[in-house]
Order: sequence, then structure tokens, then C-alpha cells
Amino acid sequence: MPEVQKRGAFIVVEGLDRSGKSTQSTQLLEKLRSAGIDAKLLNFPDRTTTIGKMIDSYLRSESELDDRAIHLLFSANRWEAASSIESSLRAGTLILCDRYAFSGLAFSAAKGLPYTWCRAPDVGLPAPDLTLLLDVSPEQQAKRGGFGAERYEKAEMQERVRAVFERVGDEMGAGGRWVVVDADAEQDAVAYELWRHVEPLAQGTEEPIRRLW
Ligand code: T5A
Ligand code: NA
Repeated sequence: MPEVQKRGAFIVVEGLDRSGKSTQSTQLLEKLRSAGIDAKLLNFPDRTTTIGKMIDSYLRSESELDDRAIHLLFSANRWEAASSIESSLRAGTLILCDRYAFSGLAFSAAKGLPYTWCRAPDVGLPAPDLTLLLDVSPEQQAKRGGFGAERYEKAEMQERVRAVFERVGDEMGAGGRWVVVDADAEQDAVAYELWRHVEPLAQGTEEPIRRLW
């Protein structure tokens, strides 16, 4: 019997601003690599592309854009990377991603745009095999470094974002593909919890790549 071809797993780290996504994804990448796993870390928005530069300027409040226009730019910024994500997965590389379409949906719906409208532009993107939602309390969030510098970093907005993430989690169901992690905990405790969920996927998966949503 021919051996079934494994592909790399697609793992997304999501959460509110200052929940520790970048800290944890960087640490996870190191841990995977030192375990001999071929892994790559992406982050959205990717502020280095032409579209990403427009997003960056908007987030720093250096430019204004219609709510729908910026939503579509965030989505386009993911589509720019979609084929390269797929080819990496097929080549056996584990893709770790700091924010993805769930942030797109949560932040724009929190501003008041219709939920179903917000989901539409991301339909068809590669779907993660696992999403780890770092859930941070408003109190912890306010204590962390740098909070308040960018456009969405305001308590009321973050509360609304948190509510949309909850709805997304409910809709994803209990299939183990959406895991909520207590991000108020010490960094090492969060890392330990994340690893527990990531380790079973580290060697890859035989499942076909699914699509959002
Ligand atoms: N957005 C994004 C959209 O509106 N639509 C979209 O489609 C997408 C993709 C920028 C904004 O864009 C919005 C959402 C955002 O508002 P970004 O570039 O990811 O998104 O935001 P950043 O500002 O880079 O990152 P965050 O603010 O989200 O922070 P992180 O990555 O969650 O947190 P991190 O790791 O940088 O940690 C923050 C601080 O907390 C400390 C760290 O040392 C650091 O000082 N910390 C802890 N302290 C105590 N205990 C712990 N467990 C800690 N973990 C980290
Ligand atoms: Na970040």
C-alpha cells in the first residue's frame, strides 16, 4: 500500500489586542523548530506589502478609509498570501499564523458592519486545522505594554470584539478546531497550554485542506 502523503498543519493564534499572540507565536515557532519541525510564522496584517502599507497607515490613524474599504483591504492582504500558504502546507511545512480571518470578522463586526457581510470576502481561504484563541480580561489587557497606541485599542471596542470572537467560537462548534486559552495566566503557563494542543499536529496531518468558513 502506498504511504498516505501528509501535509503541514495550519495553526492560527487569535485574540484581542495585547493578549500575547506575537509573544506566544514566536515562542511556539522556536519550540517547533528545535523539535526538528519545518515551520513558518506569518502574521496578519502583513504590513510589508503594498496593501499592508495602506492598512498600517490606517491603523496608525495617518489615513482615513471607509469601514468597508478597510475591511476588504484586510481580506485582500490574506488573499495575497493564500496560494503561498497552500503550497507551503502541501510541501509539508507547518504554518503558524498570528491573526487571520477571525480578526477580520471580529473587528469589523464590532464596528457595526453586518456579520454575514464581513465573512463574505474571506470565503474560500485555506481554513486552519486549529485556532487558539487567547482570551485576555480587560483588566490584564490594560496593564500590558503599549496598549492604547493604535486605532482599535480602546476598552469599549475590545469588549465588542470579544463578544464577536465568542460568537465565532460557538459557531465553530466543539470539534477541537477552536480552542479558548486563558491568556491572563503567566507566559509559561500559556505556552504550556498552547503546546498541548499544537503537539498532536506538529508532525502534519492527512486531512485535505479545508476552506473558510
Ligand atoms: N485587524 C487585524 C483587523 O481589524 N482586521 C483584520 O483582518 C486583522 C488581521 C493590528 C490591528 O488590526 C486589527 C486588529 C488589531 O487592532 P496586530 O498588528 O496584530 O493587529 O496588532 P499588534 O499591535 O501587533 O499586536 P497586539 O496588540 O494584538 O498584541 P499581541 O501580539 O496579542 O501581544 P504581544 O505578544 O505583543 O504582548 C503584548 C504585551 O504583553 C506582554 C508582552 O510582553 C507585551 O509587552 N505579555 C504578557 N504580560 C503578562 N502575562 C502574559 N502572559 C503576557 N503575554 C504577553
Ligand atoms: Na501582535
